[in-house]
Amino acid sequence: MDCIFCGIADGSIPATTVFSDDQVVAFRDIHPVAKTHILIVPRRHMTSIADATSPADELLLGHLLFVAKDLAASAGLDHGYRLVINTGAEGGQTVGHLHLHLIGGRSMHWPPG
Ligand code: DGP
Repeated sequence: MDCIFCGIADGSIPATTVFSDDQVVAFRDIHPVAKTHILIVPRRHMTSIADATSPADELLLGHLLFVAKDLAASAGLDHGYRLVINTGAEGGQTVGHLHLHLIGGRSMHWPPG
């Protein structure tokens, strides 16, 4: 399958990796929108969160969130940060492999664009 984030997860596509374990890989976004902008992705290909169906998927989604909050703490984002999962065309998803954005280092606004 031709998937950029599968390539990053298996090491065949270079990225600035900040964390990895047997389930997930976290790396810096190529187009950062804030001082800290990290993507946390499952190693196993899932097109979007809409593909999560099983109890194992539920655990995996929890793990993504736990990794994100630990990375936020490591990055010193003590004043806050934003976690985003864009889903589908109207959600603004441009890469078809589930990913969680960790964005921090500046004030955020609401509603998002
Ligand atoms: P989204 O719009 O939620 O699908 O976000 C996709 C993000 O992925 C976007 O912020 C840019 C980032 N991205 C796309 N291609 C690459 C890549 O090859 N390497 C890295 N590090 N990030 C990428």
